Amino acid sequence: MSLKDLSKTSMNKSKRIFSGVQPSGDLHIGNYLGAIKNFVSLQKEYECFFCVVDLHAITVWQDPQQLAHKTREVTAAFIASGIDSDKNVLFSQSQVPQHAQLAWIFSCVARMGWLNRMTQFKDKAGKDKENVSVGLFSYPTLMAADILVYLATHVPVGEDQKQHLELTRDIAQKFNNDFKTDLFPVPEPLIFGEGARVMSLRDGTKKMSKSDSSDYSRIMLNDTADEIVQKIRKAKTDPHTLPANMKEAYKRPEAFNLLSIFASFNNKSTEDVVEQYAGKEFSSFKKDLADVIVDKIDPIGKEMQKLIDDKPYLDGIMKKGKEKAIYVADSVLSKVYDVVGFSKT
Ligand code: AQP
Repeated sequence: MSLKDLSKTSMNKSKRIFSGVQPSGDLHIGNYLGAIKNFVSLQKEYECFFCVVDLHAITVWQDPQQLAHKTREVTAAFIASGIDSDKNVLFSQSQVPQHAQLAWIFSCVARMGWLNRMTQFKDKAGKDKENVSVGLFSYPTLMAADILVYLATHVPVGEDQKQHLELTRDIAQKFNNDFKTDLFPVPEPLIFGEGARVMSLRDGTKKMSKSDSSDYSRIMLNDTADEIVQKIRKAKTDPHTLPANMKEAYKRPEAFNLLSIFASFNNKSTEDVVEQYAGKEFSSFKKDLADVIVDKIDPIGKEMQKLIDDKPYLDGIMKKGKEKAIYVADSVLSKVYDVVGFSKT
C-alpha cells in the first residue's frame, strides 16, 4: 500500500483495522493464536494497521536496553507469521506522536467512573494500587486513541480486551456527541473462537502471559523444537484420561486448555478434538500436540531470527510503516484539533 493509496482512504469509513502487541517480553503462543494468526487472515479483507505498542509496554517497568530490541522482535514476528509488510502498515507506537496527543484529549473526554470499572487495571494493580503508574490506570484512553486516530472500524480483540474496546466505543460516542460531529466511527470488535484465551501450561485457570515468572507456563515463538516438546511434556494435567465429552472438558481446565490449543493450531473446533481424543491417555495426546506446535512455530521462530539479524531490512520496514501511519494519523488529528477549537497559530 503506497502513501497515494492511503490518501484515498484516510478519511473515508472503509473497513479498517487497528491492533497492537506490546514489546513487553518474548511473544508466546497465546499472542500468536489470540492475535497474530488472526491478523494474517484479516489482511485479506481489511486495510490493517498493526502496531508494536511500546507506549503501553512502559506502563510497567521495561529495561531501556531491551525495549528497542523487543520492538524489533515483535515486528519480526508479524512478518515471520505471514503479515505482508507492503500491504499493511507495520510500525511502532512511540514513533507516531499523534497517538499520545489524541490520548490526552480522550483523557479529558473519558470519565473517572468509566476507568474505575476496568477489571484489567484491578487485576494488574492487585493490592499495590497506590504504587502502580498513572499510565497503567489511563491505559484504555491511549488504546482508544490508537484505534481512533486511524478511524479504525474494526478491532480484533481477545476476551481480555473486550472491556477496553467498549470504553473506546463510549469515548468515540461521547466525543461525537460533545462536539456535535460524526468524525469518529464506533469501532466493532472482531472476536475469534478457538485461541481467544490460551491459558498457562502450569495453571489452566490463569492466562498465558509474557510476564509470568515461570518459563514453563508458556511456549515462546522463539523456543526451539526441543524446548517445545519439553514444555508440553511437563504441562500440568490431571490424573484421568482425556475427557469423554465437552461437559467433562469444561470442568477440567488444564485438559481443556491443551485440547483448545490443539484445536486452534489445527483450525478445528475444540468439540471435534475432544471427540477425537475422548478417553485416550495424555501421553499420546501430548506427543501429537507437541508435533503440531513444532510444525507451526519452529519455522516462525527461525524466520524471526533471520529478520532480526537483518537490521537494515527490518528498520526499513518500520520506517516505511511509520511514514504511512503518520500520514493518516496527522490528517485525523488535524480534524480533531479543528473540532475541539485549538488555535493553529
Ligand atoms: N493468553 C492469551 N490468549 C489469547 N490471546 C492473548 N493475547 C495475549 N495473551 C493471550 C493477545 O495478544 C495480543 C497482544 O497482547 P499484548 O502484548 O498487548 O498484551 P497482553 O494481553 O497483556 O499479553 P501478555 O502476554 O499477558 O503480556 P503481559 O504479560 O506483558 O501483560 C492481544 O490481542 C491479546 O488479547
